[in-house]
Amino acid sequence: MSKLLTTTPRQDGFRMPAEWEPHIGCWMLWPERSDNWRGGAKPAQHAFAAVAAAIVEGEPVTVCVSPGQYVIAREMLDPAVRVVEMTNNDSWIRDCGPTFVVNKAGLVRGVDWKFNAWGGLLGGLYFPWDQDDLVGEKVIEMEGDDRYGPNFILEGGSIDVDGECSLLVTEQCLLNANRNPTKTREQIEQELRDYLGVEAVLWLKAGVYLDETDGHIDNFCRFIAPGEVVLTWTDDRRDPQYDISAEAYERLQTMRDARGRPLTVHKLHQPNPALITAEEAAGVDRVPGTLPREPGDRLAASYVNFYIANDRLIMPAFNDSHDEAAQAVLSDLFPLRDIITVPGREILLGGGNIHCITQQEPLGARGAKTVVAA
Ligand code: KQY
Repeated sequence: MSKLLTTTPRQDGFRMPAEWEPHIGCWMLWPERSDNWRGGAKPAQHAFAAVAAAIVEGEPVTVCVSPGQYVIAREMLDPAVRVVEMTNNDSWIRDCGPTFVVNKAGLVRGVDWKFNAWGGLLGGLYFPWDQDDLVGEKVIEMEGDDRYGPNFILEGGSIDVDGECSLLVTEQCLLNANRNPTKTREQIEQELRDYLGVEAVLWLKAGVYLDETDGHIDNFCRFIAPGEVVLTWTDDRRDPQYDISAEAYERLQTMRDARGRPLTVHKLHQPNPALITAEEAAGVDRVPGTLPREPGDRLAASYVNFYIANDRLIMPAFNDSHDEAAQAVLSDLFPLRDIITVPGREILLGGGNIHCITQQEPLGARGAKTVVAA
């Protein structure tokens, strides 16, 4: 039985674990809306199925699917993937799903943030978002965990923690007037400390150039270990990403984490600029209230948008000249994990990538769930 709590994780001794800490499993949502995904979402469904198949070899995966798509998804997904019905507006569970927190005894609870589709009526990406806003609560209840319900708009892709009380965020997103306009920077920091159990809030200015999430940190800069981050980079000074990444690099050099450590910054060179083709744009339905896709629009392609599973890391590949180098960098940074590449273009066309469509659930003190053999 899942209870709604009126305390905060901080008061109760809970913290958000780092993504590299053990998972009991991974959650995903199934794409289907034709005003965000081209070709009636069929290419995206294949891409999501490939991500699920790559993860489920290492940890259990649950994919939440609307009733009308259940049979199709069940057929397309690896038999080891658990498929459950869940009404939704789109498929970005990193952002509309829960954030799980743990305490020292390994008890797991869920934080059910408010979700407004990346900006609500002030530049949000689709309307309505009411069903996505319920996803966090539903997942937490299915797991039987107790739930915190802050009155605070936040997407999981806008935060990144080291599990040792440090948090990375961007001003572009967290201070945006379309998220929590009545709160000051100090009040926002306090919400983050209270609900994520962190001490140090490390602010970068902006995220990846033209990222439609208003600069989510998970596409730009992430912890890969305590005291170490990976930052999307370009050596091309004429590229608009250069100044954004260079400014972040400078800021990161001056920072100390919650334990007083300086940060080691690893650069991960971005793919070549990726533009939407005329054919890709033509495959997306135009609907008032949904961000349109225009030929020539630049996509926010980044290798930083990877998912850290228990024994492997799933990285988007773009059939790009930088793919191999990115895989090599991540392989050096994660020596205990296999680096698995999955084609990322179709997910990128929808506005995000592998990290945005996954949400880890920590193992805590529970026994591991068994992966059902195919
Ligand atoms: O986390 C993300 N990158 C999601 C982007 C949402 C895109 C909706 N078109």
